[in-house]
Amino acid sequence: MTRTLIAGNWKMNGLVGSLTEIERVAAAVAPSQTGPEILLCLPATLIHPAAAKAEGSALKIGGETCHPKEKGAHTGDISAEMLKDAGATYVIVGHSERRADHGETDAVVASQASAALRAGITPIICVGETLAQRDAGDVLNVISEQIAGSIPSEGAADTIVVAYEPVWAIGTGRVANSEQIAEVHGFIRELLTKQFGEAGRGTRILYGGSMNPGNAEEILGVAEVNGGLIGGASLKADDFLAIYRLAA
Ligand code: 3PY
Repeated sequence: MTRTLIAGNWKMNGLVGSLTEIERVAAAVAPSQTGPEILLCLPATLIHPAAAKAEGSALKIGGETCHPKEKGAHTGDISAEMLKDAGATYVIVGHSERRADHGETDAVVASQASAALRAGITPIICVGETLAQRDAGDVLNVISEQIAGSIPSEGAADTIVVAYEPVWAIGTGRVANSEQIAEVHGFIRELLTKQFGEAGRGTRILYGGSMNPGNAEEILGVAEVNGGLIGGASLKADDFLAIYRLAA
């Protein structure tokens, strides 16, 4: 059975003092092989200390992006190997904020996901349409192109996670409705089974975009939603844990 993944994305938020929130999450989630998996993807500065706080708990720690290369002259960048060394087991790639702020194309995202696989960590590959693309009736074409271009050739059904994050629902408080989510998740599932065969039924597809304790239950109940990628509501331990408990 597919194991639900509740993943937080702290984005460019959090100082060393915020580790107390991470400590609170870790203290509330005892290690377990069953029930939902819980993950916080953090700014690079917090990964190593957070991993230390999470040790012995079910909480996993991840990064928010990585460079395609293992090392070298790339000032300011972080490799997937560095993330792993710091204690990360997942990394988000292709978040729409990275695509917009840093011009990351599908090809770049695929090379970042490839780097994650090389380092032995799981890429969470984000896709999603803008409002203009939705209004133009282009949603499924955009998603299909992003999936085809962003999943690396060596990716396997059980070594990647996909996150559907409609760009217009990120940081806006707007949330896609259940029908919109069901349509796109169902379509991504079809694409994954075309690519991976039956194994594609097991790839986790997360919904992301203004998910919070008030809407999580409904979203997590939509067909083919295997978890959430949660922005602002993951910053506070109480909110994040409330979503985790709704998934359990
Ligand atoms: C959001 O919920 O705003 C996100 O971007 C999650 O990645």
